[in-house]
Amino acid sequence: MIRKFDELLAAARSLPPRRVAVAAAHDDAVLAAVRDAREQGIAEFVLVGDQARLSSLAGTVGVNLADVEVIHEPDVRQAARRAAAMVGSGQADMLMKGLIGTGDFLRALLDKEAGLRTGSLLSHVFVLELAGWDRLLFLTDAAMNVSPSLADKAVIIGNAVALAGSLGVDPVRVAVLAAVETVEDGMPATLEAAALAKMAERGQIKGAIVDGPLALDNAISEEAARHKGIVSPVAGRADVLVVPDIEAGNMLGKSMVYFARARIAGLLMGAAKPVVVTSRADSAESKMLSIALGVVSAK
Ligand code: COD
Repeated sequence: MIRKFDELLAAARSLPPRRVAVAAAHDDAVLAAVRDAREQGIAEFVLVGDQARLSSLAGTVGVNLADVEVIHEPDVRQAARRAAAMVGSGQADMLMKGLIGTGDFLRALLDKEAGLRTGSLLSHVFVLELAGWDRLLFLTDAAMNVSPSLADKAVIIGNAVALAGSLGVDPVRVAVLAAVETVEDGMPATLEAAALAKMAERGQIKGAIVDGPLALDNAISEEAARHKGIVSPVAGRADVLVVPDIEAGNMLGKSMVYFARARIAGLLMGAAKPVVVTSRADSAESKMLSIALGVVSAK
């Protein structure tokens, strides 16, 4: 089981490098991630973006693009469409977002022409490494599905469980988060969380132990769970945190990074090929770790 990002990188290094198509690659953090991923031997790249900006940034970042395929496409939406089509048609193994808005990038890959849709819901999973924590935490969906339905959440859980499973987490313990751990008529997130837990019990969600509603404290702290008298195989030991909507997830993820200095990686699940969606402000390290996540999860 992979418990730390250094172990994830080691696992990625042991696999053959993947070819990553980057949409709107003309960005310094993207190019630094390209440099580092190539140095680690985990990926090769095709960069779709503004060639002049790529060349000038390459000098600043210190990456040699002489033997990297570059496709000149200054229009970022067009660049996303071209990169997505390369991955959909098998010319590349993985798609990565560069300097383009998340919505525009996601719309390009959702385009049926791109060949990346599978008929299943796509959802995003953040993976977090926190100081003093003995394992990686998976957070979903904090970046793609804005206000998922109950049925969507069942798929979102399945996607996150698949990712955790590919890193060797077994069993995968899933906490469906709400503000409280009791089912409350006036709090819709608690009703859905309870329904998802029952769906898992009945085999409608497979491969994981799912419980909810759980508040964040009793999902991740055994002491908090004990204090509240919660008896559950998930409480205090969650691997996957499922949030009610994108706002809750985004704030939780970003607070871990900015307040708690978590290291973060992210991957879109449910597409035909791995898709790296990091935010434009994410560090080069985070982008490189996300590539490693894509490499290991697709093995
Ligand atoms: N999985 C599979 N298919 C999907 C999904 C999904 N998650 N979402 C939409 N589709 C399909 C729909 O069935 C439809 O066929 C087509 O794609 C378009 O769907 P719409 O009409 O809902 O498309 P949009 O453009 O209104 O919204 C899709 C986005 C993914 C762009 C939207 O959900 C979005 O903006 N998400 C949040 C992105 C964001 O800003 N994240 C912040 C990250 S830091």
